[in-house]
Amino acid sequence: MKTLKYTIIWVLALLLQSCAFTNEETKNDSLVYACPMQCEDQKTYQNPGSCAVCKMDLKAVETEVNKPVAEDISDESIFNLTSQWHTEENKAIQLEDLKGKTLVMVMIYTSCKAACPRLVADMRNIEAQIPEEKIADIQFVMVSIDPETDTPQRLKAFAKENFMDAEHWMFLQGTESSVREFANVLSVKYKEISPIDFSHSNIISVFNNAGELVHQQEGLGVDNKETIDTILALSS
Ligand SMILES: [Cu+2]
Repeated sequence: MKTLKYTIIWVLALLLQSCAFTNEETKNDSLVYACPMQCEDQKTYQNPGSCAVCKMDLKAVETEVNKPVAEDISDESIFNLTSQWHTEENKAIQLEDLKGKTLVMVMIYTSCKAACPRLVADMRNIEAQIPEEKIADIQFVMVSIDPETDTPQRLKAFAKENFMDAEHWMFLQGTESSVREFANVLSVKYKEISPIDFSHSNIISVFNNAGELVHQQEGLGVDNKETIDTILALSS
């Protein structure tokens, strides 16, 4: 009987906890509501409803004060680059949006038949050696050096073909100039040698979660122990 009582208490506690969790997820502290016509000037309400003056539906607005304050970024950080990129999901991002994760980055292009398939294999080899519980702290990023061909759609298809469509993989399409700027930061050299081919350096770079370059491995199929040790040290 006592066991049954404890079981019931335990189940109740669990239920309560899951309810609390859902509430937290759906609640957005920074959202307030305001009249779209600004009948009452800057007045905001905590809950949705209609304007007391014009009766129009209140519109959700985000309060400035609750927006996260940008932390300082060091001069060495790639988060200083303000270029716009598109992910394979066609989401517009800036590099700063990757803040908080250890970044393992490489520059490739999807139509490459020579080095890039091996660079991709090297990235997958590194990823395979990261314990599962650490994967969420790491973002593996493939930056295309051929933004004209490598559209988000094409990058997405490439990701699927190569079984790299999990959350921790990301593909980026930039513009000619943002790709060139990023390559300079990585000391990656690349050059268009025909309408469809590029020659390029083979470098995998590791950044800490503040966007500072910590380690690079150069070459194809090289010993990646130091790279993996660096990633693990940064993600603990
Ligand atoms: Cu290549």
